[in-house]
Amino acid sequence: MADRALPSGRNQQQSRRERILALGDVSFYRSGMQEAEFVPLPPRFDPGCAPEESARAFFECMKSRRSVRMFSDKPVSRATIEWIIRAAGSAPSGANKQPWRFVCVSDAATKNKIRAAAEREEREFYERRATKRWLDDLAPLGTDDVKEYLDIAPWVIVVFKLAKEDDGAQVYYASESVGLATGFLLAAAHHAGLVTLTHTPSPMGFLAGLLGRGAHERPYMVIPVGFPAPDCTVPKEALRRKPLDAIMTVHEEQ
Ligand code: IYR
Repeated sequence: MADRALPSGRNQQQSRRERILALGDVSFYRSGMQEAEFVPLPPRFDPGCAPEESARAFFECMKSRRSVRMFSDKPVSRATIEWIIRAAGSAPSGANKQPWRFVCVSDAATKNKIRAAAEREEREFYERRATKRWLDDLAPLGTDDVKEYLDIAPWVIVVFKLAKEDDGAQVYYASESVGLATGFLLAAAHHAGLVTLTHTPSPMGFLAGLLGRGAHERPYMVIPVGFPAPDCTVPKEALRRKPLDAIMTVHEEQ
């Protein structure tokens, strides 16, 4: 099936290599350009059961993920956060430029500065900037401008998108790449038994100055991470998910 489209006797790797070499002067061997080198696919994750079973088990795990605004102050080890960030950093990215930086804050004074600045922006948002329609859409979630979770959660991870690499090199599809890495981060935290919130104070330019980041580092999202408060509740509306037939359309061989 996989090699059906190829002339007999040539595998996909040989065929890829021929196409790349055929590009010749057009795209390779120009001014010090690095030629592609290939290695065998590293050992894959083995779920130990059929894909159907494993896909379902992952869904069962992920469907219990919730955005949480009521955190416990119970500590989470730095090692845990490091594993979560490694998972985030394993995401695919444009030209493999990995245009992200995860600033992980557990220091209470810094968390409090983030909270104070975020709440300033949020007050503006709720009192002036937000449209009526936006506020109407947020009403079922019961959000407001008070962000005490930024003090209480043991870790606040501020995700930055790099507009350039640290050495000034170009990056590609940075928004898509950082979105993917952030999704991995949320899944990793959930898999560790922790809860998160994807918080987007707007505008969030204050974060770069407050955390001493460079001009090429653009704040992307603020993610408190920790355990839920013992009396934690979530908005009922947030439990609603579109059914499969509303999000999936199939073109299948008949
Ligand atoms: N940033 C504000 C408002 C807000 C906006 C959206 I879109 C949400 O899904 C939730 C909240 C806040 O954090 O309260």
